[in-house]
Amino acid sequence: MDYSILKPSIEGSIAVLTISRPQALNALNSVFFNEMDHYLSSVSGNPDIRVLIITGEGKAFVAGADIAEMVNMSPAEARVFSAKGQAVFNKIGELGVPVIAAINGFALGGGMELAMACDFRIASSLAKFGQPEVNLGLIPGYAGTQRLPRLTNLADALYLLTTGEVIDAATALQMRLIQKVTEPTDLMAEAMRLAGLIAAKGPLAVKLVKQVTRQGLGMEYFAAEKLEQEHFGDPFGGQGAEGMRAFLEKRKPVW
Ligand code: CO8
Repeated sequence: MDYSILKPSIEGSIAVLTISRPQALNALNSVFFNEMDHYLSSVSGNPDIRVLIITGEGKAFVAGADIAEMVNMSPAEARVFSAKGQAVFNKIGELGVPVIAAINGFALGGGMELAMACDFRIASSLAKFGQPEVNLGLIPGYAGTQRLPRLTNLADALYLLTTGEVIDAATALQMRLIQKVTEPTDLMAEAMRLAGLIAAKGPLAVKLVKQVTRQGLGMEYFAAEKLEQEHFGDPFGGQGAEGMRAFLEKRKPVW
């Protein structure tokens, strides 16, 4: 598939996806979701990729869903648009490799929802965050009402969701909405450094730790412990044996 909005690249085992429609501040439209759906399937089918970084071109990460595309939608069409977006963003959580959002600028509405769908977030000190849907008389439709309180807490989530206030990176860090803030020029280097750290670990372990942690959060506690126990056995005899032997033999593991 030829992409018109996505710019994918690969450096070693690290995939970098740049969302590139800067003339509309990378606003998310149907073309984006079709391309993203296809791209995530291609990453999922590529065993050489160990980490994915998502970023935006220009002054925005993503300034929201495309208001021009949504303005004349009927309620039924809006529900379909929401369902498609949720399904595509859920594929990020289901991907067998960690996904880092490298937030270069505005992450508003659907853009903040995309960032929250990633496994963790680092941001330029110039980045801005918010769920301004209420300014438009709307509510979030890509799971912002659900991910935001789970990543922060109920009161911080409702504060942002009801006021539509746009916050800076330092405030987002304080709310634990993001994990790290960098100088603007250091953002991609830091994203690549973190991705490199992860890419050097046992690939099966990284995949399992993401899967078990994400799945367990939605489960009853002791059922989630059981899930961990079941998957704890998976790397033994394979990559786990190699990792432990390498430690004992004082060498680097070969995965
Ligand atoms: N949709 C479409 N176009 C956009 C969007 C957007 N979300 N954001 C910016 N643009 C366009 C502008 O219209 C403008 O286009 P043009 O040059 O043709 O006039 C261009 O991008 C540049 O934008 P500005 O001139 O406004 O740039 P500024 O630097 O002055 O302002 C802001 C930057 C503050 C980010 C401003 O653009 C803004 O407020 N944007 C809208 C932010 C917003 O409200 N986002 C939430 C959208 S709603 C949403 O995301 C709901 C998600 C769930 C949907 C569920 C499915 C139904």
